[in-house]
Order: sequence, then C-alpha cells, then structure tokens
Amino acid sequence: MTIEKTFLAVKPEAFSRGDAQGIVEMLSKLLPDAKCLAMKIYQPTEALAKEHYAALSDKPFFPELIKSFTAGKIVGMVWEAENVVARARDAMGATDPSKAADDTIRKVYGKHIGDNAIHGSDTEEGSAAREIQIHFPEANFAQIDPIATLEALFTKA
Ligand code: DAT
Ligand code: MG
Repeated sequence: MTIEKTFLAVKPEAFSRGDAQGIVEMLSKLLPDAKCLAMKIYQPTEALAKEHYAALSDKPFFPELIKSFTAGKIVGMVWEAENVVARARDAMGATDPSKAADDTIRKVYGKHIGDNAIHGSDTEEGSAAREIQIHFPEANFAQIDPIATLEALFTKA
C-alpha cells in the first residue's frame, strides 16, 4: 500500500451552520492514522469552483453546484495516509445523505444531495493531485493538529 494524499473540504452550507469543528473531529476519529498536512478557510471564487468541478460541467445541476460551492467559506484540507482517498470517501458516506451509512459524515451533517456537508477527492487516478494543486498551489505541507489549527483559524478570522 502506498501513502497518498487527498483533498477534503467542509462545504459552505455546513460551514455556515457551524459544523466545521464537528466534521473535522469526525474525520480525525474515522481516519485515526491519517495526518492533516494543510488547512485553510476561504471562499471559493467562481473560477476556482468551475475548475474544481470541471468534470461535472455538463451535468444539469452544475449551475446549482457552482452557486453552492461559492456561497460562503469552506475549510480546505489536505490529508495523508495509506489508501486515504478511498478511506476518506468511506468516512464521508454516499453522495446523497439519505443513502449514507450510519456513522458517516454525510449521514450526520448532510441535508440533501445538493447540501452534503463535505467534499472529498474521487478515487480516479490523478484526481486528488489535481485538486490539491488547485486549492493548495503553495504546497507548504507539514503535519498539523487539525482540531487545534481550525480553532486557531477561527480566532484569527
Ligand atoms: P461526490 O461529492 O460524492 O464525489 P460527485 O462528484 O458525483 O459526488 O458530485 C459532486 C457534487 O455534486 C456532490 O457532492 C453533490 C452534487 N451532486 C451530485 N449529483 C447531484 C444530483 N443528482 N443533484 C444535485 N446535486 C448533485
Ligand atoms: Mg466527486
């Protein structure tokens, strides 16, 4: 097994409900061996959102998706562990929260398919690396404590 990285983000609706801390705590609990390597809080621009979701640009829900992802701040993160792309997706649960398994982040914090609390890179080869490059072009990766870092970001904001 190889160590890999994934891009995870608390989505705007969940952030505005005050669920960022709970979601980061759940990630830490469900991926206990994973290292958080970067975290920042920012509001995606339309250009960033369109680049991030480029593969879905022909879907009927694309305009709503871009509106949603640019509606407020997100907590963007890079996490690293063995097989972390697929394991983070397991921790997130199904895209539609009503179909997500118990004890998954989308089951607990998601509301509906267009408001499902968390983004995680898909398992297609190169997807995670592409998203990490889009969201963290500065790539200053070093292990951080995700819960303490989020708290510090909140007190600065
Ligand atoms: P995931 O976020 O689980 O990787 P995806 O990549 O297929 O799912 O879609 C990206 C986001 O688009 C998803 O988190 C929510 C939204 N979405 C997907 N399918 C949708 C649908 N049928 N109606 C509305 N929004 C949808
Ligand atoms: Mg996806």
